Amino acid sequence: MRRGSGSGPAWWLQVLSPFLLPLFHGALPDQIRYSIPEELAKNSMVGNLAKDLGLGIQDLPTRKLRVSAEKDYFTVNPESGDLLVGDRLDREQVCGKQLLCVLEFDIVAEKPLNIFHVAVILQDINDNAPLFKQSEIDLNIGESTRPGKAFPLDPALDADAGSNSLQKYYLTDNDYFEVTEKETPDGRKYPELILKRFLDREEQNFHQLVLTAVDGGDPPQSGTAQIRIQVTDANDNAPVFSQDVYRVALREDVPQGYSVLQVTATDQDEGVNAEITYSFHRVEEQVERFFKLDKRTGEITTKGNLDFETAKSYSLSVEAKDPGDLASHCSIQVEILDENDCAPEVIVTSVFYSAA
Ligand SMILES: [Ca+2]
Ligand SMILES: [Ca+2]
Ligand SMILES: [Ca+2]
Ligand SMILES: [Ca+2]
Repeated sequence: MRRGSGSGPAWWLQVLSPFLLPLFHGALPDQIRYSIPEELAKNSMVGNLAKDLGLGIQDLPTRKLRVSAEKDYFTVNPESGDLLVGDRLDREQVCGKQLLCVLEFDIVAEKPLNIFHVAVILQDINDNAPLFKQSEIDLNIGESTRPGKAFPLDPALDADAGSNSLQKYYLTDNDYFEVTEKETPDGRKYPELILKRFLDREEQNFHQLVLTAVDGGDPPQSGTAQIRIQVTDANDNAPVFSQDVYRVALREDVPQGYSVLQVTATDQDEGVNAEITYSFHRVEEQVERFFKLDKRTGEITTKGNLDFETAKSYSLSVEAKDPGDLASHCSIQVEILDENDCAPEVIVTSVFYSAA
């Protein structure tokens, strides 16, 4: 069997004029052409050769029409002269992506010996949906990634030809991403995910989208892939104290190492970006003499003996800093109570609450 191609819109007319045949007196007609859709059942009729070759039905037993071809794509019914489909024909298997799929072969007749050339066009039907090799696509995208950044994805494949093949990609409606189709220099098309605006891990650390590939068939067929996007952290948040100002009253006779107060700051980032170090910030020398700050826990303890006569109050400022040097501050007002005072040992009052 040979494959060939046509040369004009009229060439595929189902049957070349049988009226010309008598002029040839048994000489070979050019070619008989038929057109059938792919996937017809076995023994489906392609056309009636006897009629199209101008042979009388009474001559058929003598002429013994048969197909001469490498492959058994077609058979002839010797009684009726019908050309039949030998077996189900899959256009994608026979012709691949080739837009025009033509099967050429010879019909042999005996007494006298004639050879007729026949061509059957196998029309494409939309029997393949676009298919993604991977139904799940996982991406990690940093929240500091600039809008406009493109992420190439594997294309969906559709074995059909022409408009029955893949036409377009669609993405779930969302605020952050869109999909476009790109082409490699050698003509292979693939979808690309484009970031439309900055992601914010602290607001939403995971996005799930559905990528749909649609072909141009009637009706169209489609295939989908899940895109799962994990947003990775950038250090874009400073630590924030639970209070802007802390107030505490202390008896002057509390022992050394007495726990005065614990300040707490939180950082909305993740992992190392949220590791906080506490330190005194621009405090007077005597504050450092009397108070100790644990840089990990934020706990403030007494270091030396307080003396009401020396100072009645202290003002402390504490800084909370992350590894990216993003920092914030709080202040602590410590009032020293005379030991003769009957006030409770420690009074902690929250004055201002931060938004957090
Ligand atoms: Ca097809
Ligand atoms: Ca298709
Ligand atoms: Ca941070
Ligand atoms: Ca962050």
